[in-house]
Amino acid sequence: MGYNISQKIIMEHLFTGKMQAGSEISIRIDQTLTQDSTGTMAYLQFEAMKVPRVKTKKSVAYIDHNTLQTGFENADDHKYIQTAAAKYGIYFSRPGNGICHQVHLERFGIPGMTLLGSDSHTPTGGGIGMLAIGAGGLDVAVAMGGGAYYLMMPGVCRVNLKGNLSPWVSAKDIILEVLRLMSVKGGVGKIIEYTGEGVKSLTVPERATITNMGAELGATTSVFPSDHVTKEFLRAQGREADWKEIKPDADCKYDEEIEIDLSLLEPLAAMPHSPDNVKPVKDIGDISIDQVAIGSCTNSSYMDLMKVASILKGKTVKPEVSLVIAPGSKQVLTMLAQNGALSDMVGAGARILESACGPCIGMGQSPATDAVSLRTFNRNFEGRSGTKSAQVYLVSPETAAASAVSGVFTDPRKLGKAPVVRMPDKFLVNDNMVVEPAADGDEVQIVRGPNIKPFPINKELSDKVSGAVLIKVEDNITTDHIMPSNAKLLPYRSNVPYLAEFCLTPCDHDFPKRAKEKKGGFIIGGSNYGQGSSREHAALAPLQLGVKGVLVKSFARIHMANLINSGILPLRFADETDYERVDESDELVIENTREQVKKGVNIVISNKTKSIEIAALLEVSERQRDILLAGGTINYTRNNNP
Ligand code: MIC
Ligand code: SF4
Repeated sequence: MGYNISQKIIMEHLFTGKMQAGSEISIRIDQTLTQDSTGTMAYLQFEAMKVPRVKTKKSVAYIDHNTLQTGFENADDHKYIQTAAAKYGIYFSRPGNGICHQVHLERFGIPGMTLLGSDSHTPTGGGIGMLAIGAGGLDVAVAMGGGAYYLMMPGVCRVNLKGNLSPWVSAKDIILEVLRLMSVKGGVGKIIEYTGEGVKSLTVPERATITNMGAELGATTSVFPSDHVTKEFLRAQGREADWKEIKPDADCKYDEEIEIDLSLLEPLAAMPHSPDNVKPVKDIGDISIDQVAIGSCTNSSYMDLMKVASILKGKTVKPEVSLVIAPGSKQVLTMLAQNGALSDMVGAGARILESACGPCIGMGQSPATDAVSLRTFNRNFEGRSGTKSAQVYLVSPETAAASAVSGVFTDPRKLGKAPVVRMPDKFLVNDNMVVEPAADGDEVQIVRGPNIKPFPINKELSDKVSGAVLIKVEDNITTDHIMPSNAKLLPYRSNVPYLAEFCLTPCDHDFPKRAKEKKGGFIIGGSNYGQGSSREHAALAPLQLGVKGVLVKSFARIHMANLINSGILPLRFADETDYERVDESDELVIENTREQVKKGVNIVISNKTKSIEIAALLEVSERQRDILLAGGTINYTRNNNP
């Protein structure tokens, strides 16, 4: 029997385990990437491992998330990351060089390699046939130190693409359709592999838009074949030598299959407040809009922005609308500047932002109260824009630009003939904003600002875990709820004690105070708890507040791994209806915790307040059991390497 693309790449990198869906495997990691908001923590953890130099083929540290620099804090973080990168053998992508995923695709990604990134949208690399996975900073630190990355072998879901896209319909509409079909938890435990005739018609940036937003399906990653289109893209980037063909064997098998006929798709939008709340644009109605934001790692490529420029050319953005555009990289911005497209945008009234995440992570451009904001981004969770009452819709660049010009939600097909943008023969290549690491790391002094505080480390699991239910939350709680990120909080990503004061406050303003008063306890949640970002702060802040266990209907993948790394018990209700039998303030006790954790999956929790027992499941591997017993990955690693 032959192999699919995912199995081929995993097989080549398999370190331990068998490729059976649902069993733990570990793979060797060729490349890593970090960005500034998860990077400081990743490098602090790497330093704690005392490895003198990274052992990967290439590791890159990007600065792209927090570039507002409203105080000394994050400029200090940038300095810390830059000096740590120089010392430990990591390439440093300076602020201004662009969004990590866009730049990595352009300049560093290599088909067939594995990439582990401390950002949930790392799967963007799947657009050129990489196995690119998002993880917590600690997992990335371990990979930089030469350690394997452990994960449950995912099932592989084939998405068979048929036909060609109609004019004005684009890659964003394809992934929105997949989200409509599968939902924000439909990809958990799966790799989404795109195949079929329709693949050939999609450019690399289009493929990357699709794999990027596979993160919103909860998927482990998404991947496209590496074919002649990939080869052309890499050639145009001056990197043809990095190309190799990767395609599924004709007789390979998949665990699941979906078919999408591209010719039947139409412009789609994800309605507030979830990426899977998808509707055709034509059915949304002529609602007035207040803001349009174009950019983010999903839709900020040269091809995307050329389409936007041609829609804007010679027009003026409606006075009621604020249009902001953040090109994905210095390469994109420079090319737009050189060919005049930038002046078409500026001429139409677009406000050009630097090449960075910007409004996507709430760094500026928060909409007005109750405003309608159309964004080409990947997440529209409530409040993520910085304005709780804002109504954020996720759309394609075409829909965004058409709507900015008309002032109302507009199906771009109304504009007549669609712009034709061709893939450039040659991208403008100038890597002068990438700093090579120092030849001799010993000579580099790491600079640490006062905002860099020690991160919390758990204690060995005790034999009786008890405490009150500190909060009970519903389904689909995101990491933006657990550890919000915005212009006020992002500068404190290396200061967990400070951040903890805001933990879960979007759900309950008093959570941190209560958690401290009760000296920790439990969190109760619904399904898909912890969806969204890879930020390990969503585990570290609860740890700082004394959270010992999280009991939910189901977890999102990266968050569950981060809880284990922090030594917090990730428990699932054996019977989901038991969710109704636990309330805030109930006193919970897990007797003989160590024994129960050692024994296996079943954990009995007594709800002392209600005098009942709740059956919970601890669905982790043997290795993860040992990590939990040790009180997290740092203790586990120390115990095993005395
Ligand atoms: C995001 O899109 O939420 C982020 C900010 O890129 C995060 C990383 C972070 O929280 O720093 C992600 O997606 O992993
Ligand atoms: Fe940056 Fe937004 Fe992409 Fe996250 S989703 S990496 S914040 S652009």
